[in-house]
Amino acid sequence: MARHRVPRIRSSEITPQAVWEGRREFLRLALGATAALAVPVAAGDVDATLATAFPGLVRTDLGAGLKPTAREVFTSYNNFVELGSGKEAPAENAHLLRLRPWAVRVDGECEAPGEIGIDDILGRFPQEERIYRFRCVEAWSAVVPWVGVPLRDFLARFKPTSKARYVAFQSVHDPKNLPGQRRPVLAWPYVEGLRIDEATHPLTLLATGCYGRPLPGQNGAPVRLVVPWKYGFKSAKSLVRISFVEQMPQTTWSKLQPDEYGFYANVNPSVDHPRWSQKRERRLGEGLLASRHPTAMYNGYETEVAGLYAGMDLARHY
Ligand SMILES: Nc1nc2c(c(=O)[nH]1)N[C@H]1C(S)=C(S)[C@@H](COP(=O)(O)O)O[C@H]1N2
Ligand SMILES: [Mo]
Repeated sequence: MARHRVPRIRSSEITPQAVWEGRREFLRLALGATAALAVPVAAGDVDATLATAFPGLVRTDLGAGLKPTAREVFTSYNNFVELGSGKEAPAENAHLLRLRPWAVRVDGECEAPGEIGIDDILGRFPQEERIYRFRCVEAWSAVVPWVGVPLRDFLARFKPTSKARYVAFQSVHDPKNLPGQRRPVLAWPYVEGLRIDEATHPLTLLATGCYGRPLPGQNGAPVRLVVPWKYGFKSAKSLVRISFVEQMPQTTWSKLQPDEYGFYANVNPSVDHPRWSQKRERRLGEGLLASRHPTAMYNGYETEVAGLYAGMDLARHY
């Protein structure tokens, strides 16, 4: 395991090369050549990277009171089956994701379908930082400072029609390079979906980064969905296609186990998973022996999103 830790945090993977070279040059001048060789990626680098990886980053006070999970923890314990099963495989195999060129195709019930390159997503939409709680259906959780674009601002550019009642999301499909996709663990590619009012809710984020840096591969680079009031599996990673559709789209996990993973997957402590309770959660970074935290309705976003589900039987539409 220790063998994998060193390459995993190679600075060249998380900082544009030119920036890193510039900083190393600065450190060399400031500290002297011998000292600089031993300088690891310092904590203070996060701020330096913030200014450079996302120029013009809009800081919001969303989640300002939350204490983020340590970056090293959130980026080394992942679910990303395309990169392998188990929590450590995604970080170990992240280099197998080919991040450029990368484009997202937007199609279906809209007036202006098209394809947009990742660099245009980064360059043409103001990127915001927002701190959200993140809750996996497996009953672990984290607090993450994401960077991204409100999905509704992104979707508006493609002019959805009144027939667009749902939005379907598709992740990368590249079995030649992604080891998990060479086995039928899941039906590939990974697909997810939201109702149009969920997709255009102001909290729904098209994330391009976390912790002030571009998303690491294991967390869904270069662009993923983040729906903070739903179980983590709704937040599809490494998106290549977004489609406006009229009918409720199929989703990977509900195809596999419809009675365990529904379409809505709203975080709800009073609806247990058939095989475990959802009342409490383990916060990543606190250790296996730490006491579990109570899980909040809609993951703590009840005020913002409860209206989306008014009148629905939440035990049936799980
Ligand atoms: N394409 C794809 N997206 C995915 C997954 C996956 O395996 N493949 N796993 C999901 C699950 S179960 C969770 S909990 C989150 C994990 O995101 P994280 O690794 O950034 O914490 O990603 C979700 N998105
Ligand atoms: Mo999950």
